Amino acid sequence: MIKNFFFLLITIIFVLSACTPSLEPTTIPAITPTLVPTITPIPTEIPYMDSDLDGLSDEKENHVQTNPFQIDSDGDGLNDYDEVTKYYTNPLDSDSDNDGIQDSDWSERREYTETLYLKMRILPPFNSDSMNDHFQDINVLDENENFLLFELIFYPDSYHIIEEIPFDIYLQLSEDYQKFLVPDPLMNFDKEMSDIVKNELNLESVNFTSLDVIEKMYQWESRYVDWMPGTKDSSKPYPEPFLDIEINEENEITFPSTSIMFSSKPRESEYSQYYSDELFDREWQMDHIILGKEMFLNKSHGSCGSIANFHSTILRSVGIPTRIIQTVPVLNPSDKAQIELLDKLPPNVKNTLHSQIGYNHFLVEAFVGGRWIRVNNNSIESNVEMRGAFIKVISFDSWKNASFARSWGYNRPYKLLDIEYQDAIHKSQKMIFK
Ligand SMILES: [Ca+2]
Ligand SMILES: [Ca+2]
Ligand SMILES: [Ca+2]
Ligand SMILES: [Ca+2]
Repeated sequence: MIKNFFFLLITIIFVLSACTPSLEPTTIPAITPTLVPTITPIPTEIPYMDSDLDGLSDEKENHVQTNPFQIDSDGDGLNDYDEVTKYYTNPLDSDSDNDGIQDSDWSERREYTETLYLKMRILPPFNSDSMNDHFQDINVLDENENFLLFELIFYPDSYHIIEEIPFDIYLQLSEDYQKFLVPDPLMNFDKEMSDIVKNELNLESVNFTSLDVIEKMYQWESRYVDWMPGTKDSSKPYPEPFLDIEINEENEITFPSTSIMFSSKPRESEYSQYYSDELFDREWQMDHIILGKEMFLNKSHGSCGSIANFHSTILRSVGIPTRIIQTVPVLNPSDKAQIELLDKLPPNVKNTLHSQIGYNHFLVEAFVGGRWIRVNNNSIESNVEMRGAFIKVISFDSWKNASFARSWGYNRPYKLLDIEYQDAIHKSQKMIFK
C-alpha cells in the first residue's frame, strides 16, 4: 500500500493537474518489489514421462512412432512437437512431399496447413526473439532501436498439447525461470498475498497441477471479482492505463504519456471525453486496476492489461512462472491503405480479420507442462481467440522491461505493408491428435 502521505501529495498534484493542462509526467513513489522468500511448488502425484522433454509424452511418441529420446526424429530441423501441432508435416520424414526440399524450409513449412503471410513495421517495444513462437515465425528484414521491419508467417491452426505434468520438472533444469516467478513493481505480490491466494483458491493440502490452479483462479474470479472501467465513474471509461506506464530505475511508476497526449491536438480531441478529474485519479487506479496485490485484495481489475497483470500476480504468488505478452492486430484500421490490402484475401479470411482488427491485446503466458501456454481473459486457449491473427510483438518478465508509453500512448505503432493468404497445398496430416 502507498502511504497516506503520498496519497495526499498525489491528490494535490492531480488537483493541480486538472486545473491546468498537465505537461509534466506524473510519478508514483517507488514500490520496491520484495522477493518472496520461498516458493513452494504445488505437488502433484500424476505420473508422466516425456524422456526428451519435447512436449510429446513417450506414450504419444510411441503412438506416432517418433523417437521418444530425440526431439527431432527425422533430423529436418523441425522438432517432433512442432511438426505434429504446428506445421502438420510428417515428423518421420525430413521431406514430407518428396520434392527435394526439407520440411524446415521457410516456404515448405506452409504447405500442410493454412497460413497468413504478413509484412509489417512496428515501433518499440518489441522483442524479435519472442516473435518466433508456436503460432508464428518471423524473418527480420531490418531492426534497430526505432523500429522493426519483418515478414511473418502466422499459423492459425497451431495448437498446444497441454500435459498434466508436475510443473516444477522443467524449472529444475534452469535458473532462467526465476525471473518469471518474482514480483515487480506492478506484480507486487508478497508472502502475505501468497498465503491469502492459497487460502482463497483453496490450494492447501490437496495435490494440484498448474492447470488446476489456473482453472481455480478463473472460478474464483468469476464469482468474486468485478470488472472495473478505468475510473470510479463507470460512465467515463478510461482507455488501457498499461499503455501509459513507465517504471524507472528507482522502481517509480510514471505516466509520461499524459504530456504526450496533451501535446497532440488530434489525440486530444479524440480522447477529450476522458480528460476529467477521474483520469488523474491514479491513486484509485493503482488500487483497483493497476497493482496486482491491491487488485486481488479489492477483488477488481480493469481491461486486458490490467487482467494480464492481475492473473500474472496471482499465478506467480503460488509459484507458477508467467510472462506478459502484447499482441497487435494485423493492421491499423484507421489507415485506409492498410484496409485496402485486405482485398487481396479470400472473403472468409478477410471477414475473420475484419472482426478483430480494432484492438491490440495484452495477455499472460503461464509455463505449464513445459510449455508457455496463453492464459487469456477467462480461458486457457491455444490461440488468442476467434482464430484471429493476433501477432505477438513482445513478451516480458517485468513491466520494467517493456515501456509502451513513448510510442503507444494512444497511437497505433504498427503498420501492415503486405499480406497474403495461402491454403494448405497438400492434404493435411493434422489427424494425429485432433
Ligand atoms: Ca517426448
Ligand atoms: Ca523433424
Ligand atoms: Ca518432417
Ligand atoms: Ca519438401
